Amino acid sequence: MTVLDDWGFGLVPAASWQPEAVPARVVRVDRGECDVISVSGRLRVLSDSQRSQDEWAPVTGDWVELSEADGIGTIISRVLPRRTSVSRRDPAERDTEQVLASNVDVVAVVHGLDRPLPPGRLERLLVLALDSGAEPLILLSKSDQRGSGSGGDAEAVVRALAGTIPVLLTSVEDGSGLDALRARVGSGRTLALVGASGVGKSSLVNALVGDEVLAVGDVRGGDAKGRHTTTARELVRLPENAGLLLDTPGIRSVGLWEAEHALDVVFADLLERASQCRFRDCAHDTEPDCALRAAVDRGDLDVLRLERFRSLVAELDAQHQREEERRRRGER
Ligand SMILES: Nc1nc2c(ncn2[C@@H]2O[C@H](COP(=O)(O)OP(=O)(O)OP(=O)(O)O)[C@@H](O)[C@H]2O)c(=O)[nH]1
Ligand SMILES: [Mg+2]
Ligand SMILES: [Zn+2]
Repeated sequence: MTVLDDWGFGLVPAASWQPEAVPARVVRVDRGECDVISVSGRLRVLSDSQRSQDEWAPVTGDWVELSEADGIGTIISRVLPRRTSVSRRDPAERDTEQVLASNVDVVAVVHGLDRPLPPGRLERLLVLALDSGAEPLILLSKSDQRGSGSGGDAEAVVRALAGTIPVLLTSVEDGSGLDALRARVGSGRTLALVGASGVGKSSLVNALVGDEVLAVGDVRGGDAKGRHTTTARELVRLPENAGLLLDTPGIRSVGLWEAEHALDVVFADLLERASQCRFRDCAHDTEPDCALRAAVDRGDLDVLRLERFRSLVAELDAQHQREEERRRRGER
């Protein structure tokens, strides 16, 4: 039993470590510098990204091995394989994966009931959550604002699309749902909070910690948009060994990254019907005997949901085609 057990050490297979390794967990990444927790406490280290290559650049939540480098000090010499990872397409570079968090047990998609929820945005976030390999959860925050103003139908959107994913309503104002959320974390487990700016992710961390450990920002009066207060992904330990929360900066866009399977889960209702299409590779466009188009015509299926599904499939297909192209060019 070490101090690292409180940080989830017990979930790392012992065989993952090299002999004599000095283990640590990344709790914050800020412009190439990482804060890690090791048996000696919290330290700031450099990532040896030259040797470890960019694809292994450490992210918050990673388990890493530390070593001493002459003249530099403590560095991360190895990033362990990730048990789960929350990733999207890098918004700055078309064909690069961006890992937002790793080794999390629960991915909580957070939406504030003070604002509207476009269904397409929720679908993308759910794909991201399911694709991570962790348990998905939907948090409807600011439940004290429920039914007020523009957030009116957000709860209905969630209920219609959640499928089997659990939904929790929370409020840091009146405390509702906070015990239920705490129960979903648990000793040594990590719950990551993802969602748009201003939905109250950092506020939830502060509420569960019982202290203002993270900065919280206000939202614009008109549309409840946030101001991107959180700038770094940060892992925070709950008191009394109740587990870990991983706070992330608000995300504007959710480009999918190799998430076909998760897409099939989020759109399971469509796929089930699609088995009745005449052609197995039906694009649900103008093909004869398309079961999805027929369902739309009967009024059984929302045409907008069908179009969102088709455009997500197209997005992933395009990504694969570009990858295939690159591979072929590289082989020549
Ligand atoms: N009424 C109400 N307001 C809340 C609740 N939770 C958060 N807020 C408010 O919402 C605003 C944004 O909260 P933050 O915690 O900074 O939101 P965030 O999701 O961390 O935002 P970014 O860091 O920008 O991504 C603040 O003004 C909070 O006080 C809640 O449960 N009820
Ligand atoms: Mg925040
Ligand atoms: Zn079809």
